[in-house]
Amino acid sequence: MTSGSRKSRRVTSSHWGAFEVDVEDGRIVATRPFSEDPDPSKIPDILPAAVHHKTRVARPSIRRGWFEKRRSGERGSDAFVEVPWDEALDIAAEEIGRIIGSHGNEAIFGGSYGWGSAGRFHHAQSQVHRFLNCIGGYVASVGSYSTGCAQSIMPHVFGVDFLKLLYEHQDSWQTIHDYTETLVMFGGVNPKNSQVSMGGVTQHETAVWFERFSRKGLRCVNVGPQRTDAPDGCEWLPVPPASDTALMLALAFVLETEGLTDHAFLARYTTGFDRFRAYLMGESDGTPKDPDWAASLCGVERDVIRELARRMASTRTLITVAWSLQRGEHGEQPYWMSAVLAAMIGQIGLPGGGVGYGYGAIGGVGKSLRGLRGMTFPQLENPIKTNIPVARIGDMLRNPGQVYDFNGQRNPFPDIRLIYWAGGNPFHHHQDLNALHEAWQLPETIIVNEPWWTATAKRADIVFPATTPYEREDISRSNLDDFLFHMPQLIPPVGDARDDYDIFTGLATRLGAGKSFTEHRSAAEWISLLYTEYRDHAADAGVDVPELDELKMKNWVRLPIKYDGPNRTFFARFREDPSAFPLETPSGRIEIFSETINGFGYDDCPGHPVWLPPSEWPGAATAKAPLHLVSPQPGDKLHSQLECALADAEGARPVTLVIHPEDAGPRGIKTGDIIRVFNARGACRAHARVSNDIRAGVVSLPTGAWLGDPSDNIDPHGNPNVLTKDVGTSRLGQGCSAHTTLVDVDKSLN
Ligand SMILES: Nc1nc2c(c(=O)[nH]1)N[C@H]1C(S)=C(S)[C@@H](COP(=O)(O)OP(=O)(O)OC[C@H]3O[C@@H](n4cnc5c(=O)[nH]c(N)nc54)[C@H](O)[C@@H]3O)O[C@H]1N2
Ligand SMILES: Nc1nc2c(c(=O)[nH]1)N[C@H]1C(S)=C(S)[C@@H](COP(=O)(O)OP(=O)(O)OC[C@H]3O[C@@H](n4cnc5c(=O)[nH]c(N)nc54)[C@H](O)[C@@H]3O)O[C@H]1N2
Ligand SMILES: [Mo]
Repeated sequence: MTSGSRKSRRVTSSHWGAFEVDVEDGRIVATRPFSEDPDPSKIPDILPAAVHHKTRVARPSIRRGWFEKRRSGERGSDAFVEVPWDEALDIAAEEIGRIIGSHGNEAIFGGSYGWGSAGRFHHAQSQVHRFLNCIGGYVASVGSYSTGCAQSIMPHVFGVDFLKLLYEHQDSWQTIHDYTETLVMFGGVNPKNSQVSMGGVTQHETAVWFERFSRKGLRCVNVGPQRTDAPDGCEWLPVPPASDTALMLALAFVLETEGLTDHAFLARYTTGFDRFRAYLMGESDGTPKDPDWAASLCGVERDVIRELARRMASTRTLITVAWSLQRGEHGEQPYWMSAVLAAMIGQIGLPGGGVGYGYGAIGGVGKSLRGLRGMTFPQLENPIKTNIPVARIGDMLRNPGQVYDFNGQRNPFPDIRLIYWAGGNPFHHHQDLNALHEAWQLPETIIVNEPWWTATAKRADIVFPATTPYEREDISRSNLDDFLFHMPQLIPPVGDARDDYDIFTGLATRLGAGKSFTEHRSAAEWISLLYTEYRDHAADAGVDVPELDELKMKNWVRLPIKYDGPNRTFFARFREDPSAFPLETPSGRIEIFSETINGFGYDDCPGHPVWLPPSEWPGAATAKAPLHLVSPQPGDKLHSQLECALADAEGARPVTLVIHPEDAGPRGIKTGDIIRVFNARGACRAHARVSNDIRAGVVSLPTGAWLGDPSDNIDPHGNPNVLTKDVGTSRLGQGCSAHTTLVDVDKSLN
């Protein structure tokens, strides 16, 4: 630590972990790894440049056409006028009041999906939702882009909230290390993604565990389109995207025909195997799901499928499924089918066996910690009960009043006149962004709180400049982490930025709801209150947490909340005594056939898992769109955050697309070339990297490049969401289908 007021070094935390920050004269000048992190992320390296970047929103800004004439239809191409804070808040409050007066609160969309920043009080979604609840409510969104489809399907199968299953009832890395002999990873387990976890992951462990697995001789098989989705040393079964269900069915077929199915397990713990079996054997549809059938879809030879099935039945096997598999049309199927396959193997509830979801998706999955309650800024009750599945925003804007299906319900889309967004970037996260851009022109008013001029801020009518976590005080704490941080304010607000809390206080006060929003507390008073409540809950749970003043002094502490037992899943209890500890499904058992889902009558998600080809995948490739595009998370940052600093580096943009030599060769594409990636929905530029680490017929372009301006008919930086398809996974899940995308690439730009 350097002394004096002009230089300091403190620790802070973020979604990508903790790091030290050097400040000089009110500017962040450098970051360094946190002492306790065995495998620190490099993401903080770009923070100093990003925080002080020229793309920060300096002052409240109002779009000229809206300011002068309340014109919509020009979002994204219009200029902005800077307006003093008081005037901008007056205008925004008046407009919100006008919309409520004319159309009611049901005309406000405040879903405001997005990761924002770590920090418990200044959590942007809590801030915006509380504000909107104080003024009569808003149309919300449910589920996530991450796991929306799984959140719909898995409760039908296992009778448990999917996030609870993930975070509280899956085997820890230690248990996998100690018990598992075969790890079959659909979609891999990706150390690049484990850098990140909601609210922070302090010790990055995934790569370290895989080194241990390899020393122990644990057989790890990565099933998916990219070798790089799993650490070095794993075997690779290169299957095309969306073909996993076919492979799982064939594995099930081998188990059943070779007498390897654990029928005792199925009889005691599951329901509906007979109905599924008729489909598996081809009795109900004339197509046996045998290895030859699957080989034609997933490209894995029948003998390899047989050997893997035998191995899975004869060793302690954990099947893991990446979240990416349910981010595509019919994403419900591989999730459900993986549960059925694990049930047939009969190891669910045994340590290191069965099935687990999202290992490697975020760094917190696989950590074995006791959760501690608290430290959430209360959002209060939303008087408006209308909501939409989060990824259906484009449909909602385009089709007010249209009735849509969602997990057994049928509801009309609301008629949205005003959108308020804080802490998310829909022009990063949504699919088919050219179509979203059109739909985004329809509401009367769009208000965004943002630190940076993102594509979403540029497409708003009113932009309020928000602080970043380094410009305000907060507490960082995640139930998936055993560290606790005081996040000191490191630098003064950049430009005229204000905290979301201050922005909403200003608006709420003008709308007559100041007292209910603030309860007369300053930010510091809220932090103290939330922290005290959290500390009290922790004490009730027998965990000693320091007083706030002590934490401020220490900057961070490690909490004594690690489990060391071998197995903490509710499946273990269920396995011991299924009648005393039934699952919360209608049958009390694992549902291989679901009467509930069958009763919905959805042809895109029938009563048991089935193979349903998506509309776009290698099996449906056309001459115009011959290649399947996967658009994974970027390894060098979190989504679109801090992109401005990365994009400044010479030659860094457009983003790099990975392509197989068999696809690159005939098109004359070499590593380093600038290429065009295109389909009927849009086009972007990309750098090419020719590699054998991807399956032929598949190309991979990570998300996160900032979308260009509407006048760019080819996105200059390489944003894959100008290409992706905006359609629900099915009427059941209505999740995002980003991975359902065919494209072509060429060198026409040269
Ligand atoms: N093609 C494709 N698309 C995808 C995916 C995919 O796999 N493929 N993945 C999807 C998934 S899983 C996700 S989770 C989404 C992620 O999508 P988002 O979560 O929307 O992406 P972020 O870039 O994290 O957006 C957060 C925004 O909040 C801003 N912000 C940060 N801190 C604050 C703050 O304190 N206050 C305010 N007001 N703003 C703040 C940041 O500057 C940033 O613009 O993307 C989805 N999109
Ligand atoms: N560094 C970094 N880490 C992150 C994030 C980030 O932005 N940056 N974002 C975080 C968030 S919000 C989330 S939700 C998680 C997402 O975690 P995941 O969903 O696990 O990650 P993705 O990177 O979207 O996809 C992983 C891989 O799945 C493969 N894949 C795609 N479709 C299929 C398929 O149909 N079958 C098979 N077998 N494989 C397929 C692709 O090759 C892809 O590289 O990552 C988190 N971690
Ligand atoms: Mo996500």
